[in-house]
Amino acid sequence: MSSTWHILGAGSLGSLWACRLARAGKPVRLILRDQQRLVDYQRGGGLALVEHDNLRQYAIPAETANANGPIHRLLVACKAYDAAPAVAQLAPRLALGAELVLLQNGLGSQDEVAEQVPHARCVFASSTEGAFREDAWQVRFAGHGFNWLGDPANPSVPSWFADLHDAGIPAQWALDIPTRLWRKLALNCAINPLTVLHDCQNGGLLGHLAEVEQLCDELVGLLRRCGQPDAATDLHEDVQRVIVATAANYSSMYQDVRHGRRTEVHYLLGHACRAASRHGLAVPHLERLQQRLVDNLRSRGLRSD
Ligand code: NAD
Ligand code: KPL
Repeated sequence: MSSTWHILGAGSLGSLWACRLARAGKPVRLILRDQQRLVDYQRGGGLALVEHDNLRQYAIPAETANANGPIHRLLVACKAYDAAPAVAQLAPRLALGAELVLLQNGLGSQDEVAEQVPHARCVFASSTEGAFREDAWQVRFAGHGFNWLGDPANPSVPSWFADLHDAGIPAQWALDIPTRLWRKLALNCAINPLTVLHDCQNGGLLGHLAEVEQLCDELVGLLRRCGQPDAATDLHEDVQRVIVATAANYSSMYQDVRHGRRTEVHYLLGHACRAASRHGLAVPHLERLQQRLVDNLRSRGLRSD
C-alpha cells in the first residue's frame, strides 16, 4: 500500500502537518481547491512554514481533486463545514482500505464525512496545536500543543501512526477520542460565543463568570445525557482554568468573526443544542446563547449556519 500522505486543504493546520511530514522525508501531496490555486501555488514554489521566526520552504507536490491516481491515506484539513463536500469529490479516488484522518474541530462533520465514504476508515483527531496563515502559501506555527487521534469504530493503532512521531508531530492514540472531542466542544461552547458577544479576549470572561457558570451547568447535564460523563467531570473548573491560562488570547471564533470568516458554530454550539433537543433536554441558556450569536453574526453580514 502507498505510504503517501494526501493532504486535503492547504490552510493553516493542513500546511503545518504537510511541512512537518515533508521535512521528515515522508511522501506528501497537497490537494488544492481548483486549477487556479494550483497554478498560483506552483508559481510560488511551495509551502513555507515559519517556526520560531525561521522560515523554510518545502516544494511539496500538489494536484487538484481531478488528478488521477488512488488515495490510500488522506488528511482532511478543511473547516468542518467544507469537509464532507470536499471528501465527496475525492471518493472515487479512494483505494480499498483507504484511511482518512479528520482534523476538524467540534462534532458532526466526522459523521458527515463517514457517510460519504462508508468503506474507508475514519480516524478522528482533536488538536490543541495552533497555526495561522500569514500569506497565501505561508503558515506560522503559533502554538505548540498536542494531538489525540482515535477511531471509535476500531481500537487498533494504524500502521502509519509512527510517521507522526518521525515528523515531530506530538500525538497519542486515544481510545476515548469521542470523550475528548465532547470535552473540547463543551469548553468551546462555554468560552467562544461569549468572547464574540462581549467583544473580549478569553480573560475578559472573568468579568462574566455567572454567565459562564450557567452554561457549564447545562453543558454538564448535556454531556451526561449524551453518555459522556467523563467529559463532564470538573468541567466548571476546567473552563475557568482555560480562561485564566489563555486570558490574553482571542478565541478561534472571535478571530474568525474579526476576520469576516464563517465560523464553525454549526459543529460547536449548534451541535450541542441539536443534541439536547434530540434527547428532550431543556438547555435554555445554551439556546439563548445560540440565538444571540446568530443575531450577532447576521448583523455583521456573516453566515450563521
Ligand atoms: P483554514 O481555513 O486555514 O484551512 C482550510 C483549507 O481548506 C483552506 O485552505 C481551504 O481553501 C481548503 N479547502 C476547503 N475546501 C476545499 C476543497 N474542496 N478542496 C481543497 N481544499 C479545500 O482552516 P484551519 O485553521 O487549518 O482549520 C482546519 C480545521 O482544523 C478546522 O476545523 C479548525 O477548527 C481545526 N483546528 C485549527 C487549528 C488552527 O490553529 N488553525 C487548531 C486546532 C483545530
Ligand atoms: O479551543 C479554544 C478556541 O479558542 O477555539 C479555546 C482556547 C479552548 C477556547 O475555547
